[in-house]
Amino acid sequence: MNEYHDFNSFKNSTSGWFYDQKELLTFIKLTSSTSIRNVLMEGVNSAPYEAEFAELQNVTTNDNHANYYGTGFVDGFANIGDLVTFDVYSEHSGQYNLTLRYSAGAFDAQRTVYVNNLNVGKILLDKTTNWDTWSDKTIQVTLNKGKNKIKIKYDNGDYTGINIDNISLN
Ligand SMILES: [Ca+2]
Ligand SMILES: [Ca+2]
Repeated sequence: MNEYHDFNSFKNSTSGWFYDQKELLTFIKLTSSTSIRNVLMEGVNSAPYEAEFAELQNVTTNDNHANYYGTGFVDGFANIGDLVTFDVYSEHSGQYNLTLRYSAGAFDAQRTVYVNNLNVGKILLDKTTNWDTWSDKTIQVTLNKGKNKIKIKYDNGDYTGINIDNISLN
């Protein structure tokens, strides 16, 4: 079954599926039939983890800028010790692309990424046009099968404020 990445292509298709990142819903379309069909959905774990539902330390949530997914974003992420922790689920152990959707409306920024409490490196976040504009930055991470903890932290040496919309793993 085809995955569609925009709603109009999905609407014009005869069958397929579409994940609506705003509504957090998966739409499935099948050709009409009088017999019963079973649909097994695999790969929908690539849907994003919204930062506003993550574990938050010294940061807040907000919705006062446009173009976010879910119900808002993490705000007040601008000082040493500020931390966002995501519990993510991986079907397999191995390498994944971790994509951070962020806004850095004022300056270039940097954060440190931890996977299962192991420091896996710095992530450089180029300045976005303004606070209503979002960019994706991807790094490779190794996940265990099952539950993993991903932390995005303002560590020593990191700099400037960002907002985080979500992360995704593919
Ligand atoms: Ca803060
Ligand atoms: Ca969000």
